[in-house]
Amino acid sequence: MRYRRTIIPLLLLLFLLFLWAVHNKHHFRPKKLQQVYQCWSMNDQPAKLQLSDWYSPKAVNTASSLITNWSAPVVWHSFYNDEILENYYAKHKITVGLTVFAVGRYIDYYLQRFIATADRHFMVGQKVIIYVMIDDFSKMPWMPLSPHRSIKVFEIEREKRWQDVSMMRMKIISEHIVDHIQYEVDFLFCMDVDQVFLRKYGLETLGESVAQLHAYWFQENATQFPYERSTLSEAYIPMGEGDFYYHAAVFGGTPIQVLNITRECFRKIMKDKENNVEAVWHDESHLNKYFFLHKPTKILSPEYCWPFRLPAISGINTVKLYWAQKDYNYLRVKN
Ligand code: 5GW
Ligand code: MN
Repeated sequence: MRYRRTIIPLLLLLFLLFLWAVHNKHHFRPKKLQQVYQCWSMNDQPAKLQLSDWYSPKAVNTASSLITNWSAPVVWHSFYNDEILENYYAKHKITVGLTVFAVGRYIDYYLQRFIATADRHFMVGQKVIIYVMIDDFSKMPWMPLSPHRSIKVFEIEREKRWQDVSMMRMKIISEHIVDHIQYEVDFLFCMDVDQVFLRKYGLETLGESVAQLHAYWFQENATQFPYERSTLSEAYIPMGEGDFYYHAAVFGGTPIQVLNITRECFRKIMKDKENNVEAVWHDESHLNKYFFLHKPTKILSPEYCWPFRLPAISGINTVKLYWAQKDYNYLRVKN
């Protein structure tokens, strides 16, 4: 009898310990459960999608790049088969994240249109989480979204210098990936807020690490690229070297790859600060250095970020996203 009295609480304790251990191990986050489910259900699904299944490059114009010499596809509108991609991802459910920063006047001027058009065109039919980093919660516009879309809003500190607004994004994105984004999405894009989605921006853009060709430079020779040319900066790229000039307004990949990108860029930005140097195009110079050292696995044509100011040129027929014009009087003087 006495023996039984001690063993029952002991067993209960052991059972509680066991529950605690299981809980810790599996950390019941929705994304993890989804992944576990996907592993179970993967057996009866078709094999991994091959590049040749959905991608068939053809010359768009004389200057267009096709596949890079490290075998990364350059995605142009006419190169991909949307139906094949849609069918594949209908069986392999994914969630795509999109980070966007809006500080000061950029909130009133751009945020609503960015979110509204992303809702309409970004990853239509997929689950999407938009991460809005804003310096004033009270200015967050209330916006109805389509099904399977949600917004998470985070308050951030306002930097005094505008160069720091864009550079500190690297730090903030990396922290959020570590804290929660890695458990919530399969792919993540990071974008400037001064942009407008015009057409379907879809599954063809997803990849391990994704870089955006800059519309001003995609037809130029590498010697012309505005890379950082001072050897004092961590962003330095020697003259004549480098593959493309990438636009920091759009980059992405899997959360782990985006973590590598943002962490490494931020580390180098801080190292430059210690040495009292700042790269010519700030975070963009560091992003270009990163992709020079670690080649992106997918590259988006300038159709995926075309400046409002530039007239359409041959080969650019299907603009998916445009880089909006700036009203400098409104944005910078009164900012
Ligand atoms: C303000 C003054 C000068 C430059 C940038 C800013 C600024 C940038 C700002 O006041 N608020 C803000 O949220 N940003 C964020 O940094 C936006 O997400 C913006 O898209 C990004 C990069 O700045 P941009 O878009 O002005 O840079 P460019 O390369 O498009 O001219
Ligand atoms: Mn911008």
